Amino acid sequence: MDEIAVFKQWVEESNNIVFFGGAGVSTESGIKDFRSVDGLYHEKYDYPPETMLSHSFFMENPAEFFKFHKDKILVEGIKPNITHLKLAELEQKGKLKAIVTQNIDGLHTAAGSKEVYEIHGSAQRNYCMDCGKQFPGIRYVKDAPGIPRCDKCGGIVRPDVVLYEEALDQRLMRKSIDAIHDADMLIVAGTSLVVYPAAGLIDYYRGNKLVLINLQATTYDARANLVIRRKIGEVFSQI
Ligand code: CNA
Repeated sequence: MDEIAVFKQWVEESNNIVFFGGAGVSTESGIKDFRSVDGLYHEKYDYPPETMLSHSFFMENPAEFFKFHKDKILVEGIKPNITHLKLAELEQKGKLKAIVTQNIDGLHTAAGSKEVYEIHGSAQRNYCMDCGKQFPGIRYVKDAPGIPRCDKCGGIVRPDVVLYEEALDQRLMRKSIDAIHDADMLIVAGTSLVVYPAAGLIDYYRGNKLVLINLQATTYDARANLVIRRKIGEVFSQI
């Protein structure tokens, strides 16, 4: 049986699937990832993206941070792709229990998925750092000239995302660990698995249907029961 046939069979057999994804899930929606050859880490900026996405850089150079964030993450007109849609369908059918995502683009929720753990936060939520006023959606930040300011108190409005040097939400991590621990099938896709502690979540899986779908090799390939080195959309369009 070829790898896609095995994947399809495992999806059919399983009733407690968990999906753990990264930036590669959204490249087919038009948002660049970080580490692909045409990813953001290969573009030229005044500062490396790792630096620009850190808490200290954000505090010292908010203007540069927002330039990068608005241009590269808040992409106009993006829509869920076939993978987001198929995952929502699997949840509706009662087969998929949770999506754990490192993405901050909100596309799983836009596709209709309900149990979505956005462990790195979401650019769809924004709040004033001074008074806490919330600004849902991307428009307020995207349309602000330069640094977005609160219309109530003038404080900086920042996305509710986890920057490097910032702590993850431990409640969400707990839920993610529980879901992965209890899963009968774990699909890991579109992530280079180099960002911790997120990548370490895979260690909680106990089953024998660990599928890794990624264009590039990862350090977890040897531990997977099935490695599919194809585009995620190509795989999900067949289920
Ligand atoms: P990454 O390190 O950029 O890795 C992405 C991986 O996906 C690479 O190994 C690619 O080979 C692979 N890939 C890309 N496109 C496809 C595809 N169509 N089919 C199969 N494989 C593909 O990204 P990670 O998610 O591992 O890194 C974690 C960071 C990236 C998280 O903190 C995210 O918040 C952050 N990020 C998020 C977004 C987003 O929200 N869409 C975009 C860019 C970066």
